[in-house]
Amino acid sequence: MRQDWFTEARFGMFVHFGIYSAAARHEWVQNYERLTDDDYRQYFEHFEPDRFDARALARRAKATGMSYVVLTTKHHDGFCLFDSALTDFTAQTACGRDLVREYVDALRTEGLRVGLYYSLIDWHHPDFTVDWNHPRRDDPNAAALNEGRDMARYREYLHGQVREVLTGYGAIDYLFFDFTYPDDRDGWAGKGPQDWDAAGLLELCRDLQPDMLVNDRLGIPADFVTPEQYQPTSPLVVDGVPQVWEACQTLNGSWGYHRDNTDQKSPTLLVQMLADSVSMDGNMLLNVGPDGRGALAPRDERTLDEIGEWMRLHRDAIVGAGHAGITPPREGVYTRRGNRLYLHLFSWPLGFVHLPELAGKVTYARLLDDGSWLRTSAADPDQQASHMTPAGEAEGTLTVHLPVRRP
Ligand code: FUL
Repeated sequence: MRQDWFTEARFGMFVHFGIYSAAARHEWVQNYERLTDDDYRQYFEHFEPDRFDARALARRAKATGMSYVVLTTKHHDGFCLFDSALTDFTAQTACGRDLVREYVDALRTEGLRVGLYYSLIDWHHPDFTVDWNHPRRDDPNAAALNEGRDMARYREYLHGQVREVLTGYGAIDYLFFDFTYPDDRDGWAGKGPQDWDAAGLLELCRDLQPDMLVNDRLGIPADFVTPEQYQPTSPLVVDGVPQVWEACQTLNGSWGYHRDNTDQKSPTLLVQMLADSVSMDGNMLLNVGPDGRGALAPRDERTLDEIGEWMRLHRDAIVGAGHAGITPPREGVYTRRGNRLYLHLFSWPLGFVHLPELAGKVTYARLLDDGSWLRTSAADPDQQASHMTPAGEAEGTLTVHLPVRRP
């Protein structure tokens, strides 16, 4: 299957970078603050990503236990990190660099899978119509702004750019389109698959990069679905068909660099979210937003370092692992890889943990942290009389005796 490498990988890095990184207050800043193109242009004029080092980013992804990376080649503001013959609103014009080329080369050198993000939305393009999701929707002349705008022309641009991205950079493993919003709101239209000619775009992808995975945000089914900022609580099945899924998650609520947002998720929480995703047969795509110079914030580096430490010890419980099909104890989740079952404890019960359904099924138990053997016992009447195991556990329950503290 096209998705085999992806479901094996389980853990990837998302990178949101663009001129909004210099504004440093969310990648939607142009929309949130209703900035005009002129207001926003200063970030383009002064874009100097002198610390954007694709090789260092690729190495860091690897050290964090990730085996693919996904970079924003164009976000909703329309600014392109790749060199395009169709617009000069590019990094090439702003700073003389094709950042997508640097990125793709670095990933290949480090042996990582190459993922790209491309926004279907384009607030900069003169033919992209104003809708409820557009920064200019509150403009007193908003309706008039749509005069002369022509989505058919925008579609040509969109398809042309996707063709550029998929022909100019060798084999691409993964493409994340973003996003479709077909419902109308506040008297404004939304945009649906027909606005992008989603079927035509998907065909173009299949034609140019037959092995590449495409996400679901064209608004039509493709290779994987993309829950955002949450993990499904069971494996996803639609009409009886199991779905390949990937939850994308921020470090702190903003995808683009946000200088003043200090609501950092802890490494422990992020590791739990990763294990939780894998336990439900999903991937996690963890985002970083490099700053205006292209570097990762020290706080993000520290978080990734800690996750990387954890991954070095627990990689086997994540990479190539998936849903176990066994009810976990209330303290955590299971992942499974072949005939190995991994229990991820989110809290550390003092002394022991009771595992329903597992009595008689486990031949050996150990702590993955240090490989140390763990004593197990079935909840039989003799055991229940002992002070080590409380009485009343259901038949079939296996008790695993734990050290009082993690090593
Ligand atoms: C969303 C976008 O609007 C966000 O800015 C971000 O790129 C996220 C991954 O997808 O739909």
